[in-house]
Amino acid sequence: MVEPIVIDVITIFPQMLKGFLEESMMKRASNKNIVRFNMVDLRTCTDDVHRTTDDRPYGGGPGMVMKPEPIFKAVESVAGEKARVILMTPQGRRFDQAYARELSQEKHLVFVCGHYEGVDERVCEKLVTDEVSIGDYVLTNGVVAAAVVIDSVVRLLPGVLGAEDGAAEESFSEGLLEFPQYTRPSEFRGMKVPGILSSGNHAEIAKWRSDQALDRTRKRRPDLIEKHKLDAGERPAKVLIRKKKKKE
Ligand code: 6GU
Repeated sequence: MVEPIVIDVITIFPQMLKGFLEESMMKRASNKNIVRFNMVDLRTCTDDVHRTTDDRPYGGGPGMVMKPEPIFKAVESVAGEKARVILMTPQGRRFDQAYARELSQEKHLVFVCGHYEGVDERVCEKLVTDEVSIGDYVLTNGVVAAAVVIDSVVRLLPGVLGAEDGAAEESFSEGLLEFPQYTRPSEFRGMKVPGILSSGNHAEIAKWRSDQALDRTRKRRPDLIEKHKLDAGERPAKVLIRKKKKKE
């Protein structure tokens, strides 16, 4: 029996994450003992009657800064030497599929969710192994960002998805966007499914899909095309061809 990956989440809003972890794939993953989730309410790690987790910034200015003591206490209550301690912050390294893969190899992840203006820098210096951002925009609170990262990591763990979905996953990491998909009916409100997809000619279908994926990526995400070219020597675009989905 393999040990589940342990994912601790330190936040002042544990309820925000609870619903997410108790539905769908996250629930399935924990029911199958592939992952063990543990919420830590940061307020339980404070020492004062007001349960203070933030304070005014040294040097002045607007907003509040999260105090170091409760965060150190919370992390030290769950994390051993080997844990990845991940601070969710817009200042962090940009999260992507390769980063998700990297985290999915770990045994223990501890997410620290920031709020307000920021987190005392000593947390970043001494406690945290990774600072992660999910993109170039600002959220009111890191717990939503942690949910994004957790979802993308947990779905990569063996046994969480069915075999079919697992194979489909690879095409994004292959570096291109997905080709268009259709299911029944073959005609809907005058819109027809491309005839090629019902032709039974698998080589032609594979070529059509590969062309569509490239075309779409060029139009929508030219930045990915550059990357794809760089990777092409190492990894030929075979995933697009072998991918097989819903039967007609
Ligand atoms: Cl990790 N936190 C917050 N507050 N905003 C973000 C983010 C994280 N990633 C992008 N925006």
